[in-house]
Amino acid sequence: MKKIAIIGSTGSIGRQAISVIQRNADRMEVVAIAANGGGERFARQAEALRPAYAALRQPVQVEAPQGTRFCSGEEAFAEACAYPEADLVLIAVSGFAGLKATMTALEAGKDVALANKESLVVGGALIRELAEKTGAKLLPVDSEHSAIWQCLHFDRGAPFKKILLTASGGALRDVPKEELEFVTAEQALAHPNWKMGAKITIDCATMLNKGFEVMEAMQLYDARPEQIEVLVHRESIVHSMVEFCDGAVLAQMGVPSMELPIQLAFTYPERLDCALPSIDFIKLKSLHFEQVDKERYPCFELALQCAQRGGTYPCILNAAGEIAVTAFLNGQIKYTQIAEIIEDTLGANIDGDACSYEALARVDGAARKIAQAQIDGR
Ligand code: MN3
Repeated sequence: MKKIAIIGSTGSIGRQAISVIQRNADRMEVVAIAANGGGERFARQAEALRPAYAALRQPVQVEAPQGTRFCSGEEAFAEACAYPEADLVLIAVSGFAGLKATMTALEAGKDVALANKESLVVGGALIRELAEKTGAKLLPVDSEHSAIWQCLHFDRGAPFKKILLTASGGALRDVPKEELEFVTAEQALAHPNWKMGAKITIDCATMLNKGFEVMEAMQLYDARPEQIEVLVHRESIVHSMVEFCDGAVLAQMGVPSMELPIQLAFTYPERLDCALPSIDFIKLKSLHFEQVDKERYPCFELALQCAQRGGTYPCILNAAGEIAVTAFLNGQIKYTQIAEIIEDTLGANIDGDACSYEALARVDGAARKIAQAQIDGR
């Protein structure tokens, strides 16, 4: 039995992970769940799964079922991330908040199935150092990075020439550029291929998400930025590809589903039934690949610059992005202002370094303040 702790159980990835575990109940079980805020969904999960431990970060009380120990607060949340009985910890928290959770799990020597890409974007060097020190494994859950991992035969250290990272282009890929200024949150949230949380769906529309994924791939596969090529691939059938030194290219394909990469992080190298339909290639007929349109996706360009510059730039990028996307979702700024807020925040002088969690948290806080001040000033 593989014992799994799910951090961020009420989010989109957390819920799909629970579905994977319930489908494979003879091989894996949930020993701990944790989420930020409580609510009915968390209580229902505790009732259905009966984990040994359940924790909420917010200091709220939840009626826990018999046999489940419930605690709340920062320390209780950290206890779930390092839960002693867990063989594997899934970090499915969204945003900067995931960094601390990932570090806590790795410090405890836990193998981490990583769905929080921000951990690697913001604190890549710290995360890799910690994993190396404790011998804990980092297992990719992001579909593109799982695809690369599969093409490398589950060996993150295997040699390759180039990574071909695919992108759907997001919900606004066909909206004329001059109309982007006027799109609503509802339009930007209507992703053509994937059902995900709100923040990441907007990040897909701006392709900030793909910029994050370039940095995630750099960290996971020790790749230089110039070794990663991003292709817009509308069908989301090829989840990414790897080119090897002899010119051979391996692609991982499948119908779009996060359950496959989640399940694989739990069972690799073994593959189990994932209750997914087969690709119908006859019906599909063709697959398309295009260059990224730089004018349509300024956030992507900003992210690539941050990938090159390193240091605290990715942290500032992420913080400004979180604030700007929240403001867009709340109707405070226009869609096209997301990139402007990020660019202006990157241009501000924010002191600091990326050498510790505390240092990064200070940079994150400062960047959020600057981004928020710009939004309030508009
Ligand atoms: Mn992805």
